[in-house]
Amino acid sequence: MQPPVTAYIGLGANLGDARETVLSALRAIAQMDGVAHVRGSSLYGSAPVQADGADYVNAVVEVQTVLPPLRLLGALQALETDAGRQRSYRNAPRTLDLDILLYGDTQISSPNLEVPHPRMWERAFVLRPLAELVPAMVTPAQLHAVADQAVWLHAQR
Ligand code: PH2
Ligand code: MG
Ligand code: MG
Repeated sequence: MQPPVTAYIGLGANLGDARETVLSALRAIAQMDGVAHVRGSSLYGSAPVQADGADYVNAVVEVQTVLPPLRLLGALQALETDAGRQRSYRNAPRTLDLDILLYGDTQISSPNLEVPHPRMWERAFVLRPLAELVPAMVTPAQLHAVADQAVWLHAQR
């Protein structure tokens, strides 16, 4: 088994009871085999970015994991499926989206997985919760660059 790696996962939902789905995904990630020391951000509300539908509930979670990246991806996709995720068109409203943002400092470019997430630094709904978890990881200039995207603290757990 590989030594534990610190990974960051983005959570998002804008269909159904988004807050409840994100909270239950946070609990499910904390229970996953091969995942430990789970630290979740606050819940954030956000306006859809390059997407349509209702406002999103977003969060970011830090984990220590011994799962290789594609195993972690598979476990996250199983949670998406459990939440009733349908894949109709790109960025369609979704009951649950779980994206691996960072996996240690590993770079992955495979048909199923790109890490670091290629658009994470352009998205306030990722950077704001990430900055809450790890302030040193996001610079004021990076936050400033996405300040036109509406993100707010959502009602919590
Ligand atoms: N996810 C997307 C596209 N746009 N916008 C917000 N506010 N939150 C998201 O999670 C989100 C999005 C693609 O996964
Ligand atoms: Mg996504
Ligand atoms: Mg996704």
